[in-house]
Amino acid sequence: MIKSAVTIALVAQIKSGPWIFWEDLEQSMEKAAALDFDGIELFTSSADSIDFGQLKELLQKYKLQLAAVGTGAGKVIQGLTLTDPDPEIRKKAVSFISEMISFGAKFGAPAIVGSMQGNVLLNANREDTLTWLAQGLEILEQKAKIEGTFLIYEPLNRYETNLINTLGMGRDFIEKYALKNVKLLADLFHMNIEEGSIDQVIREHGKYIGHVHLADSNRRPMGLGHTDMQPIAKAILEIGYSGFVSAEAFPSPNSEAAAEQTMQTFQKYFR
Ligand code: LER
Ligand code: MN
Repeated sequence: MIKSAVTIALVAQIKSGPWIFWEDLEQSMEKAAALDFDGIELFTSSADSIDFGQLKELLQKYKLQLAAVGTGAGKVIQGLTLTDPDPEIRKKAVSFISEMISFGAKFGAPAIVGSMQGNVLLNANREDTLTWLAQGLEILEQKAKIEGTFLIYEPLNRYETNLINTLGMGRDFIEKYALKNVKLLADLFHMNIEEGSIDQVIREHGKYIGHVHLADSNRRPMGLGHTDMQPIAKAILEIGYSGFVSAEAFPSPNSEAAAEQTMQTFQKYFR
């Protein structure tokens, strides 16, 4: 069965991002639980910024699962990416994500590599950069395997990365480097910019998709833009997807209303 989730960001430096909740952890979880979400997706500053025992207790108290953990803070706060030309920075990026994998795995949740993939920079070439990305992902997918989970890799739109923008490019990359423990994230906002037919692409990449980010064309909660969700939901159901559909959208008009709008959409298409 497809599961619902909302994002909660607890990173002071990135408050204005596409996250449904971004303030207090417990209050956010209480609101998510009141709307009957199955899980939460967490963005934290680092793997040790939340106490394990506290999170465990809160997840139990509100009967929520940890859907996934985001790793973007490694870039935003520390300037790390898996494709920095400086090998020391790449090493730090791998170790940052590695710790996030361990943290998430304690709760059965995979980690997401999104903005930590970086870009081909002016002082590097594309081939080297993609090799560095593959080398980083190889280490991290193994780490995830040891921890009993998988790694999520997220193609981003062209304004955020010049590496891999579509699910097709993501699939080719995974196949080329035999990254068997890496699944793709289908972020409907990025896909709205980069893909031709979103539903067709979802059907074509069914077995590669391990996580879905739910947002409308304008990155507001689904239903508040012009994405046609009906055929997309149909495709997600058709591929037999059983992971999380997690709202990564702006808290627009506010967190509570965005969460409610998301749950209405979720119920309409997936329940
Ligand atoms: C991360 O999941 C993502 O989609 C990025 O666009 C966040 O900035
Ligand atoms: Mn995303």
